[in-house]
Amino acid sequence: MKINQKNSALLIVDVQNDFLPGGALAVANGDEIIPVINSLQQKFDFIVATQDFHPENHGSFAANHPGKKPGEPTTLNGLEQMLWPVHCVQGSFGAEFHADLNTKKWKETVQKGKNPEVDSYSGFFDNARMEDTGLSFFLKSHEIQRIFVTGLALDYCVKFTAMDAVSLGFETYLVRDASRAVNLSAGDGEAALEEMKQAGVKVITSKEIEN
Ligand code: VGL
Ligand code: ZN
Repeated sequence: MKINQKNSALLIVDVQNDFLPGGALAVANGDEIIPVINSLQQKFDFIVATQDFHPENHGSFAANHPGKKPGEPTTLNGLEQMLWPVHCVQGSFGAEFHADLNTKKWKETVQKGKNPEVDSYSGFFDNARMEDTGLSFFLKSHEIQRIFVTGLALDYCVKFTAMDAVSLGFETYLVRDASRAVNLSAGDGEAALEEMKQAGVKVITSKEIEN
């Protein structure tokens, strides 16, 4: 498919050190997507990234719930919450984008997960859908109608971002070779792809995108 540069955006979700091999919440083979995303970036004029950016006291960290371990579910202010290892703490190396990821063409970086009371998987809204990051307004004010979603992790932040994009009326594509799942449970990645397809997300590979 040919990209209409006037109304299409590449969205790069959370390609940060903590989600890559060696990081606090590493996604297996997550580093394999970096060259794929870098070459995709050559095919887009309009590129936006998200950055998971938590304070140390964030309620999604198991360490902030005495007696609980990462991977255990809990509730946080009435919402279901998976507990995670401490990750992407503001100002830490783990929160930085991977050094090999080209950031030069980015129009905007949207930070999320800053409120300790609520997690924020999607680049558009927090998990309670109370706070809007401004990403939708930013894209719409630049006449973006189509979004190509890439990044980490397929079964969490990528899925939530793509689902919100559809619900906001964007024509939404998930570039599957530019994403990897964390797979807390076996098959989570495949289930996420299925859920996205059901919601109207078009699943494609980077090779299908021409410039
Ligand atoms: C993510 C879990 C916790 C992600 C962020 O980027 O997918 N997952 N915070
Ligand atoms: Zn997080």
